[in-house]
Amino acid sequence: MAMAKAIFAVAAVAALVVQLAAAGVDHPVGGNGAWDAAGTSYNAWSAKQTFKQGDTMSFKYASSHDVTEVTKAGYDACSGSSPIKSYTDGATTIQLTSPGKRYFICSIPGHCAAGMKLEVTVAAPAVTAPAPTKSKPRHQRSVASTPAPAVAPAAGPSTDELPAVSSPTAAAPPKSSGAASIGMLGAKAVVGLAVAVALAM
Ligand code: CU1
Repeated sequence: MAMAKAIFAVAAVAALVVQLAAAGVDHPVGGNGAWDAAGTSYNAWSAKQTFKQGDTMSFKYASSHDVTEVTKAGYDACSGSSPIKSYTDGATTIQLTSPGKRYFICSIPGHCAAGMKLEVTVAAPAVTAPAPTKSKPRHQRSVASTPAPAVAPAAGPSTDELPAVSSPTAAAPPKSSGAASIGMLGAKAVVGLAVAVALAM
């Protein structure tokens, strides 16, 4: 049983790694992907989403609807007469390949006006530096960061000064002798993930 659990955990971690390596996140429209005239405020939904370049957006809809990407003018006028692209397959995934605004409507007469309109803002990928702090603290001295903590008195490399109290956990000798430290870090991260997944089950 524990073995099966461990295997499952490793598989889950592998799946997670694959998922992380893949492109972005899918955003089902309205939260559940349903594209219809039932009164969903798609823009209220999209305003709460963070669309990043590389993400996708998915629409599921009956044949009585379509997904039509339009310009801002088409969006504002609820007009699908000059579409950028139109989809009618009932399950459409839009690739958000570049940053900027995208506009989608249903081009069936009356449906856009009934709420089947959606504006999304795609953010550029997060490669920028961390956001600068805008608010300055009142007392702004030249904060040279926090003072370095005093070196612990027992930080010496010598191990022969250790008290002879034998603790079952503290005395574990390092098992990795020759492994590259980066590889060890990666392995530790994966093991940590596996443990976390196993614990979560
Ligand atoms: Cu429609």
